[in-house]
Amino acid sequence: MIYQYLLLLLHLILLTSAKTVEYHWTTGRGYANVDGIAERPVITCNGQFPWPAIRVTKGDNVLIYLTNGFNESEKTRTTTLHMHGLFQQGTNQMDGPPMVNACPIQPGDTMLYNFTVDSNGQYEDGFRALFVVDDGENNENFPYDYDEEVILSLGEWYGETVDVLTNSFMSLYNPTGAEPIPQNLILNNTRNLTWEVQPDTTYLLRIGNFGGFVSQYFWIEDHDMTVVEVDGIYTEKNTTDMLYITVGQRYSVLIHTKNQTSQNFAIMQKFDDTMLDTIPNDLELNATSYMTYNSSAPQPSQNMVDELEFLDDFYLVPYNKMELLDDPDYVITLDVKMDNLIDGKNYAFFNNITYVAPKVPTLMTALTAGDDASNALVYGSNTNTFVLQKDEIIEIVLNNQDTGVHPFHLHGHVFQTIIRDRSYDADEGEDPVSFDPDNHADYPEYPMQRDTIYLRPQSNFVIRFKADNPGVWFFHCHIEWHLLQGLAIVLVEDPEGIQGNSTQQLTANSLEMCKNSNISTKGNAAGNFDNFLDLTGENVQIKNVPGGFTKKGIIAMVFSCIAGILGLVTISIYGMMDMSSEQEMEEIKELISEDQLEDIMDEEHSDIITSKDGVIIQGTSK
Ligand SMILES: *[C@@H]1O[C@H](CO)[C@@H](O)[C@H](O)[C@H]1NC(C)=O
Ligand SMILES: *[C@@H]1O[C@H](CO)[C@@H](O)[C@H](O)[C@H]1NC(C)=O
Ligand SMILES: *[C@@H]1O[C@H](CO)[C@@H](O)[C@H](O)[C@H]1NC(C)=O
Ligand SMILES: *[C@@H]1O[C@H](CO)[C@@H](O)[C@H](O)[C@H]1NC(C)=O
Ligand SMILES: *[C@@H]1O[C@H](CO)[C@@H](O)[C@H](O)[C@H]1NC(C)=O
Ligand SMILES: *[C@@H]1O[C@H](CO)[C@@H](O)[C@H](O)[C@H]1NC(C)=O
Ligand SMILES: *[C@@H]1O[C@H](CO)[C@@H](O)[C@H](O)[C@H]1NC(C)=O
Ligand SMILES: *[C@@H]1O[C@H](CO)[C@@H](O)[C@H](O)[C@H]1NC(C)=O
Ligand SMILES: *[C@@H]1O[C@H](CO)[C@@H](O)[C@H](O)[C@H]1NC(C)=O
Ligand SMILES: *[C@@H]1O[C@H](CO)[C@@H](O)[C@H](O)[C@H]1NC(C)=O
Ligand SMILES: *[C@@H]1O[C@H](CO)[C@@H](O)[C@H](O)[C@H]1NC(C)=O
Ligand SMILES: [Cu+2]
Repeated sequence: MIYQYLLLLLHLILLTSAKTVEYHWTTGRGYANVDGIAERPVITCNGQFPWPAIRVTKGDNVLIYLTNGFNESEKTRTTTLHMHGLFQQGTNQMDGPPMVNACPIQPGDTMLYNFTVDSNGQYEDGFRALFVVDDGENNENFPYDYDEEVILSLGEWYGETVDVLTNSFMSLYNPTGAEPIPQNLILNNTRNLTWEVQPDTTYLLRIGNFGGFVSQYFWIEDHDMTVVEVDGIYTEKNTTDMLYITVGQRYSVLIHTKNQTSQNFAIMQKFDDTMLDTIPNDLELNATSYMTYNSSAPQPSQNMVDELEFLDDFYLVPYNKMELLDDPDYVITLDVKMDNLIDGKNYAFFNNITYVAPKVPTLMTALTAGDDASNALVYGSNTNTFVLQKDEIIEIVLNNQDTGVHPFHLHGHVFQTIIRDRSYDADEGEDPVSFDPDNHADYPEYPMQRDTIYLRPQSNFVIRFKADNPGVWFFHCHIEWHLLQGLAIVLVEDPEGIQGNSTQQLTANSLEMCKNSNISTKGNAAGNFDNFLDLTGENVQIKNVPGGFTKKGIIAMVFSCIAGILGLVTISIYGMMDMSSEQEMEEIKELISEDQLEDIMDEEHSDIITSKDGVIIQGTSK
């Protein structure tokens, strides 16, 4: 099932107005040439692309009527909204993630997202919009002065749609889980953007990375940027000449323009190329846009820098000077790993569990499980669900056993980041460094708060927050590919507080979405409700590769075309390495009997056979 979701990146959280703002959006298919290379299918909003930016004021009641306008015959083409950065206090069902908080919207259906912009404090296909919240009318409560405000959305662009890319990504032909390589960096949904500026003016630049994969370095030639907000949290001013922005992150910076009007300057974006498995020769790692003071003057060429020295957001200080939270009541320690399962595909794991959606959305299990809602078992063995008690201080320790950077995002909260370790030294070829509660750096006095933060390769971070927002909250890697691979957990926060609050009860509209999706709105993860502890029939992950095949040794070698009498068969073999292809062919012929090959051919789906030598052979008939 492909869940297409609209990502709303919330920019500023903030006070009061009480008007109702209403949006009516119908998804559709269109074509756009975003990067100047070629037109490709995109997801449109009421026939338009890109999606409009949304502007509301803190305290507003927001009504978004989202209609799935995709073709009725495309049964897998469901839709939801993925709210990012809103706290959804009391309105957990409006948070978005399918099978966590809601049922998907079927073609032709309309879901009403009805929520208040809280107090306190297919996405790669262009299905995304920036959600800017003003702090008071005309943003009058914003703590810093500026003259003008400008939005910039960063992203990467693929030449193919997510469907096409996903098919080859989640495939036994991609056993290492190499993520698709984007084709270009984009700024405000285009390349070579021109931003016309006035001299001697202070701009508030709201920057968000809407991409689904790669972090970007961002800088403007010969202009400093003063960070004043990250992910909706105001900060003490911190001036830098370069930012590093992961997907899902937002920054607001102040830029004061020069007095001169004779020269223009380069706005630079650069891929974090350490996140790319391969770097194609024709991939431009950096992109140039233009900060233009004078349209008659020549445009600048790209701005080169010697070193990628960027502001480390760990050291930012929140404007509210919130102190370090108390010692935790509950510590959740998670090890991140990527590995193959027996279907040959590459998955992502937290503590050996790859997230598999339940049969009943987790919020609905929490609402119907009575006292059992406090028992994590009812949410299933494969959703990686943790139950948090009301007002507990929660600490999440993330140990990265993977060699990649991962930006993690928590719904429903901002968190304090109290450790982000940098002791791991890749050059030394060391083992991953896990957090040691008895031996660690000092925690900051006023830890930075945000909702999306990156984890360094083979390193660790520690975050804290108070469980004061009853609801079911997804915590996941914001890299869309890794979410597909299952890099997510679910937090069920204060289940009694969810059940006991009238505002949390499912709306008629939410119930209708489930009915039309044939998804039950009661029961445990398996949909059983006579006995919530009976998980018979729950969704579980694919089996492990059996012992004897060391992780590193699992190399899937893919052979296409064993032509001849059997037609076209593709086979991948695990545990065989370093053989020439002719040898490989011979080995295969010896390992599998013709009967087995016939079996493979007869199966509609890929099939697993263990050969006489114990080597796993997997075939897909075409
Ligand atoms: C942007 O400029 C590059 C050359 O710098 C060019 O190849 C490309 O087509 C331009 N893209 C757009 C969308 O104008
Ligand atoms: C829906 O898809 C079918 C099959 O691809 C096509 O024949 C039909 O024209 C489409 N309808 C609409 C409204 O796009
Ligand atoms: C229900 O939730 C709202 C929003 O968080 C909160 O203001 C209210 O106090 C809650 N009511 C109860 C009975 O817990
Ligand atoms: C939105 O929710 C509020 C609070 O539950 C309710 O009073 C209002 O009627 C809802 N609006 C619509 C259009 O359903
Ligand atoms: C970028 O796009 C937003 C709308 O999404 C617009 O408000 C803003 O002015 C654009 N920025 C520039 C520099 O053109
Ligand atoms: C820029 O010009 C303004 C007046 O237009 C002046 O007050 C200011 O001092 C000038 N700044 C610099 C750096 O020259
Ligand atoms: C803009 O640039 C042109 C070409 O370099 C120059 O002749 C002109 O004086 C500039 N205008 C201003 C207002 O600086
Ligand atoms: C931009 O990328 C090209 C190659 O892709 C490289 O030669 C150049 O040094 C890069 N520029 C910067 C500023 O990093
Ligand atoms: C600004 O950030 C740097 C790290 O990039 C940090 O060392 C410094 O303490 C910060 N200053 C303030 C005032 O936040
Ligand atoms: C994950 O599995 C490995 C190997 O089976 C085991 O050593 C490790 O303890 C497991 N980790 C967790 C958190 O269960
Ligand atoms: C709806 O779900 C039930 C239980 O999962 C299943 O038996 C039934 O066939 C489904 N109906 C449709 C129309 O998909
Ligand atoms: Cu990731």
